[in-house]
Amino acid sequence: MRSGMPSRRSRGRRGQLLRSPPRTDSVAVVTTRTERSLVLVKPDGFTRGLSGEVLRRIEAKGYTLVTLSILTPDRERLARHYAEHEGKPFYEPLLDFMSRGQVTAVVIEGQRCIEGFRALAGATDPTMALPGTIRGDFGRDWGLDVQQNIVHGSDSPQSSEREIRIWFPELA
Ligand code: DAT
Ligand code: MG
Repeated sequence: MRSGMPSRRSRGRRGQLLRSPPRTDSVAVVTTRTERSLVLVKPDGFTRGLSGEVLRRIEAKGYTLVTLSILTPDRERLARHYAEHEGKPFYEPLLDFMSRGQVTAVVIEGQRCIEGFRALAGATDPTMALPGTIRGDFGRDWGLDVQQNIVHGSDSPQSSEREIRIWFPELA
């Protein structure tokens, strides 16, 4: 039965299935390269028992868990991790918040998992993060100097490489 969408496969002269070239209209990037991303369940998420929920969503999406650690990060590690934000008004409150309790640090793997996890996480501002995303479903504004938004995810391959070196030097 044919639906409205044109088929991406057709048959060659000997009846074998032929693959159409990749679509470029609706698929932003086609790549086979595997990437890794550093994910943190922040102290607010950890305290609320959301580590399992975050891992569930990562696995449900199809990404692989490479390694995982539960730790209370010290300020030195957090200063390296958040170096790009040094000097911003929320920087010190961010380090206070992130060092106040345990986090679940995870390395995930899969094609385009960096942007894929950012999509799962939702917008930085938990008030604006869409329902269905981690931050949209579980985060809110608490009227503090720093937004507490449940998770961190690397934002580029360069950040991912740098952050994995900070949290899991043995993998680098
Ligand atoms: P993201 O975590 O989405 O990559 P970011 O790297 O810009 O966002 O900021 C790091 C964290 O700092 C973010 O998760 C929440 C907090 N934050 C960012 N911008 C903020 C702001 N304008 N006010 C308060 N907290 C902020
Ligand atoms: Mg960031």
